[in-house]
Amino acid sequence: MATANGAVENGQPDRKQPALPRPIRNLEVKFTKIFINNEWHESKSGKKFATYNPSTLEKICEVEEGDKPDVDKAVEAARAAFQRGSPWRRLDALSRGRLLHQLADLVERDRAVLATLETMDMGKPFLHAFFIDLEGCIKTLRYFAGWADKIQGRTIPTDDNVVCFTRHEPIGVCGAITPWNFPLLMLVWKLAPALCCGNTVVVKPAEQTPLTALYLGSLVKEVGKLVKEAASRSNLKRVTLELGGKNPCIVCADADLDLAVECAHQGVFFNQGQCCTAASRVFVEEPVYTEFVRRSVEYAQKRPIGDPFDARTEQGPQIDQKQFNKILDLIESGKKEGARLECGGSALEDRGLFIKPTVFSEVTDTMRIAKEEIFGPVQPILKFKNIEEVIKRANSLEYGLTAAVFTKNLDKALKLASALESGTVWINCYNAIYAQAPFGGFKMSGNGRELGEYALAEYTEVKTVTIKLDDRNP
Ligand code: NW8
Repeated sequence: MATANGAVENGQPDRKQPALPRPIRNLEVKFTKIFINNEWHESKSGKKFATYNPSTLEKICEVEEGDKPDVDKAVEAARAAFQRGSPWRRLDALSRGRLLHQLADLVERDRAVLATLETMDMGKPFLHAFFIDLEGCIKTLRYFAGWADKIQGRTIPTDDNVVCFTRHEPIGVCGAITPWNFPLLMLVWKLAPALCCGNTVVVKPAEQTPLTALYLGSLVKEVGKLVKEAASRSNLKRVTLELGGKNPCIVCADADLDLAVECAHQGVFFNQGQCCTAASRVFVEEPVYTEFVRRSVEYAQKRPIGDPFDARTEQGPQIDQKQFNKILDLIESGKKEGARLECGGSALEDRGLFIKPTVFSEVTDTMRIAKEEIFGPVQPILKFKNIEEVIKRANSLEYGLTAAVFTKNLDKALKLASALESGTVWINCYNAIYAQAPFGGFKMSGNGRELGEYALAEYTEVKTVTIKLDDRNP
């Protein structure tokens, strides 16, 4: 990630580096109501819920709690906005793309505010929020903005005197239910392709982390001033799901070991381990196993944990008490089932929801820490003897989100890339996610794809139009 400011390298004089972005101090939370049709609404029930800062356990604010009647109201508004002849439906495709670019401009303008809100609400290090989540949001918005006027049907040769073509039409009202681990980024992964195809959207953010979604509402409102239009969509007839993973990370004996150790470390500990992509089963080939474990422990012991607003922090708190308890329970199971605890293995003594970076070696396939998604800072390291064996073991679970392979042998890499049952295979890299490339799960890890051109298919209906020409009367 970001390097330390003003570092002196190679004996060169201290070159000016761009200043690191700073969180906004004493940021006031302005948006806590339900955003429908470009307006802020109170919940029909009058109910509110509190959202907490997991780093300090302090209440940040109260947020209006939507329930069925509020959802109905949002869906009604989204339906109306989608009606044939509405401003949104009449908008030409290029302008739809321009609106998404304008939203991206506003996200860029308020990037530090959004990153600060994300850190307050979710506990992730501010610089990660700024450089990863917000970067991903802006790139995703711009990528799909570019697609808006490039979504094309086909003409299909069928029969003499027949013209057959397809139209890729928006589905209608879409519902987006977003998780708490990347609150804004995961929303944008859904919002951007849905809107670029001309849908309307209804969003339900995770109750732990509603703030950045609400702030985005205020930005949508600003865009709405420029071109009079609302954005809101919902419907659950077709479901795209991105679910869990127990992602194998396979380190072959011929790998660049420095690279493999660092990637496996970041792969599992990034975002406090709260990633669907977490490298939570590290398979290491026997000849390099001991050395790999030794270096991984060194990394884990050095990982800076603490206040997520501190620029040096790499690891913040877990999201809430429930997740915290679940992670500690799995750590206990690892100890009981005979894995070797190399480091960590408990919470920070003095404070709330922080868990020490934990490494287990001598992990075997039947242990709970090798089978269950932990969603916390726990790295289980397993040993393997040959490629056929590791393929079988990697594929043995119901999950299939991502896999990673570290090797310098191209044949091995490509063999594993084809044999591993997962939606993504990373070779000699980790968490290499791009707005241009599809992302999603095999097997129980999900349905459908987000990002890339493939995501457009989830948000469009294909209509076939077939015209029989009158050949008697040319
Ligand atoms: C959308 C996302 C990204 C991006 C960059 C770097 C590290 C980790 C992630 C990541 C467009 C462009 C770039 C990451 C994000 C989400 C999950 C796991 C890792 N995303 N990134 Cl679930």
